[in-house]
Amino acid sequence: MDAYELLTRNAEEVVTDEEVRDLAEDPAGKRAYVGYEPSGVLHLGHLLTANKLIDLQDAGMEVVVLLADVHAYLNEKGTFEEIRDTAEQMKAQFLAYGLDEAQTEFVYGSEFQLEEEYTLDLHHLERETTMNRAQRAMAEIQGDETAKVSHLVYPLMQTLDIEYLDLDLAVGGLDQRKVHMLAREKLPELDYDVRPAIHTPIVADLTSGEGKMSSSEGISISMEDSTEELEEKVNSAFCPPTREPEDDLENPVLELFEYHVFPRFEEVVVERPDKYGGDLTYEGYEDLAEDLDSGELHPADAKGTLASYLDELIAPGREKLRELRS
Ligand code: IYR
Repeated sequence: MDAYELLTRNAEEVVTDEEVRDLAEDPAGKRAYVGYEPSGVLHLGHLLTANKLIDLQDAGMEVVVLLADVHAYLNEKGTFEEIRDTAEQMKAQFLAYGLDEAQTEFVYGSEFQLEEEYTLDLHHLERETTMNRAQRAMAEIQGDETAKVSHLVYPLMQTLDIEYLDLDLAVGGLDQRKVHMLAREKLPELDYDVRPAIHTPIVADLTSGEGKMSSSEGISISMEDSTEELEEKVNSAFCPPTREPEDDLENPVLELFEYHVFPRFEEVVVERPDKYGGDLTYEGYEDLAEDLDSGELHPADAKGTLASYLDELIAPGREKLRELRS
């Protein structure tokens, strides 16, 4: 796979394609980042962007994982101590998941976001940005609670992070796109360069095929799940025997194969007794999706297989969490 393909595969959006093509010409040593508000346990939403980071490392890039403690504080995720504690656990799980230690730098936001220069730049950005503009950038991150001043400062700081971490590329879920668009608009106003961004898709809720998997209402799969819990969750998933369900719904089982399993395994084997046709082997997502569509692959077999591959992916992180907690 060439560098451009590694950088962009499974991305929902690339801003701009031309800038990412330039980057893919010579990716070695270039720096990309994702920021996460620390939370104790990684879930599939985190792992989706982590898969992209692994792609970037395979293309030779350096990866910065921002443990966004100040952002989590602004977004009312706990006290500083609580947030830092969960950040350390998060870091260990990322490494267990497969980020390459030699190519990954973990940085706490508070290491640089409280410096004088950063603070003065932040105030500069505050002067350049209307409340309305900042609020729009936060719409998908903030949740439903009433906007506070902290929610307006948040996207401005995220904008500055791109400059202060000396990055060549920003990565995030599609829910980060409005902040990245704000950054494209505002960084030049402070005489800083615009950087490209790559956005990963938001996977549908497991049981309904609608909305966002990491949302609080739906079922989410996390590093904490036991093999049995994982099987139960995958078994209860919405999986119509087709890749394109009606009414704008998605098939979450297929999405998980596409975004979580195929990027990490060379091939996927569906084990079936001979009387049901024997094992099926897939080297890519398309063939599996076509077989589900044609009826060759039964949803129950697809789910069983999905659960066992996901289990293999989360097992090292689950083990790490147990160690940390014991
Ligand atoms: N807004 C992210 C967290 C975050 C991301 C980046 I990239 C930053 O520079 C700072 C914070 C979230 O929603 O988790």
